[in-house]
Amino acid sequence: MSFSYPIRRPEKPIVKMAIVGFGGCGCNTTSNLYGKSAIRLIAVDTDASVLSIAKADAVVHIGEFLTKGRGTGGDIGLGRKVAEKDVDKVLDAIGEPDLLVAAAGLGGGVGSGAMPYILSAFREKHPDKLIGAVVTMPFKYEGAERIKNAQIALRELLDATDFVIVNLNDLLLKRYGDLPVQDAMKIMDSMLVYGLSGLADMLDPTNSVIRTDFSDFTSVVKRSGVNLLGYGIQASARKATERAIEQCLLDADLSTARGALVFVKAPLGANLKEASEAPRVLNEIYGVDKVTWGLKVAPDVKRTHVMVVASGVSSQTIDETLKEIGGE
Ligand SMILES: Nc1nc2c(ncn2[C@@H]2O[C@H](COP(=O)(O)OP(=O)(O)OP(=O)(O)O)[C@@H](O)[C@H]2O)c(=O)[nH]1
Ligand SMILES: [Mg+2]
Repeated sequence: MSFSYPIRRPEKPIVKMAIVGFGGCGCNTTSNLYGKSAIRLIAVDTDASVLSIAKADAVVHIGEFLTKGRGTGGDIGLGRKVAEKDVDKVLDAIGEPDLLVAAAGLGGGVGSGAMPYILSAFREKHPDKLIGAVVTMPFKYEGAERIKNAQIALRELLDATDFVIVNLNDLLLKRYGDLPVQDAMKIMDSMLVYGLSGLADMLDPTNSVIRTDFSDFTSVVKRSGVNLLGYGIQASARKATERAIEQCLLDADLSTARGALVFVKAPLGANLKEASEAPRVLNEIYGVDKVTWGLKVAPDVKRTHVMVVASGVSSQTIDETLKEIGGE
């Protein structure tokens, strides 16, 4: 006896991803990403002049009466007050993405004062959603107060999110200090754009050979603290992986990582053995025990692209930073 079933395939789950930029630096990030991926972008600031040029799918002006359309002047107390007042406005604009990533330069009043409060509120409202943050730590020369603001915010972010990707501006200065400021900043901007759009690309199943899905990503980054996000483009998967890690602006020790996810986007004709060098580099050279990898063959790339996320990494700078403010 044979049975015939009508073919009814389940609907493909679509992962909704949103990036919310806070303050001047965060709104820069949304502008740089605009038009480059399917990620929904939201720009949030008290400063009307920043918002007037921010590129995003939604723009939210907060603290209109408290700061009269200006910045907070580096006042995290004021940033917090603004957030308490306008939290619902921002949460409405964010909606219910499966993955929310917040971006800011820590040190100022909006990024350091308002952002952690709003992310905590988002987490309380949507405990099942994944939340990350991508932040910069201020240059030493910006002074003790900004550094303190950033330290407090980092501590709060580690509590309010699943993962925090940290870029040290001082490391940018050390590596690219001889370049004109604009060019050095552009390097950091483009690393962020590649890394964040790489995340979206990894979650999109088109052309996948070895598929990594949202569950793989979640198990790597869920409640994982400090993460490293890197992106490299080179002639081979091995070189691209090394480049992705070396370019990160964090003194991270990968041998302590909880796990890593590496996503390879290879040109047509690339062979599997060559592509499999990517997870091997992480495992054998950097000592990461648990490596999940994905592979996509894409007709639109000429060289191999590799995105690396390593979760729960340790960093001497961050350890010292947290010790200074009495965290662990
Ligand atoms: N790498 C990089 N860092 C930046 C950039 N702009 C600002 N920063 C850093 O981000 C920190 C916060 O600056 P803003 O984003 O201007 O501050 P804000 O959150 O808008 O807060 P207020 O202006 O004080 O209300 C600064 O102390 C810098 O360290 C940028 O374009 N690139
Ligand atoms: Mg500002």
